[in-house]
Amino acid sequence: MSEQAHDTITIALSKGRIFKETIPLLKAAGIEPLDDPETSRKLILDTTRDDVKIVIIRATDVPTYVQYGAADLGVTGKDVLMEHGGEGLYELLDLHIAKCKLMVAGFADRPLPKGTVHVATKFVNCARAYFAAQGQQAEIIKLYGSMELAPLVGLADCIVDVVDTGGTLKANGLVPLQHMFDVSSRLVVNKASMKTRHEVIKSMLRHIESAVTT
Ligand code: PRT
Ligand code: MG
Repeated sequence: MSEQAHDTITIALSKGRIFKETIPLLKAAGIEPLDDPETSRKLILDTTRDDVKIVIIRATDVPTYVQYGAADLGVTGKDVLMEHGGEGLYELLDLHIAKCKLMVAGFADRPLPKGTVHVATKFVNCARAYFAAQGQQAEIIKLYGSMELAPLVGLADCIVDVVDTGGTLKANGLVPLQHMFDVSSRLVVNKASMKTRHEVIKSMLRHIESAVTT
């Protein structure tokens, strides 16, 4: 039987660090994109495998595409996955790439208030759960970027954000206050695809796994 359109496996990736660090892993499964998303405006990339396409989307949208089966597979940070909740997908593999930490950050010389803490973040679900678990009253203020600015202009007492070197915090006079959890990127799969495309996904997984370095 000839290859049908519905037999294509779609992999959701975001541009930037995740794309760069995932490419060598996909290569182990014979998958190489035919375009470079950093220079091409294409959102759907063909690959060296007829049965595999890559879609380029925002990092925070990856779990959503996989949840609804618009992509069979995706690569997403544990931060984004925790925030999404993981509905409709399975986490298959820790790829040990794009590592960072989700942290509470604020001013070194200013303890967080005992009453209600004002927290600026794009990780509203993670932040709410974290402060609730600490028994700390928190007002969560949703932002979409440049979280570091919020404490500087009095919008918040602290932020919840991902931190790698800490250079961005430091450049804005902030320091890490509390370590919430370690982050790395995960290979996720749509639950239905895992059943219906089991053989091809299992084989891809085996090849990708062999290229992961911890
Ligand atoms: O950038 P965009 O708004 O499109 O989306 P995004 O920020 O969600 O995507 P992207 O590609 O920047 O990040 C994708 C994933 O990479 C995140 O979900 C994390 O799992 C992971 N990751 C690893 C990071 C970092 N390291 C990181 N350093 N994501 C963001 N950062 C930010 C950090 O918040 C700071 O603003 O990069 C900046 C530099 O960090 P420092 O600590 O080294 O200064
Ligand atoms: Mg970013």
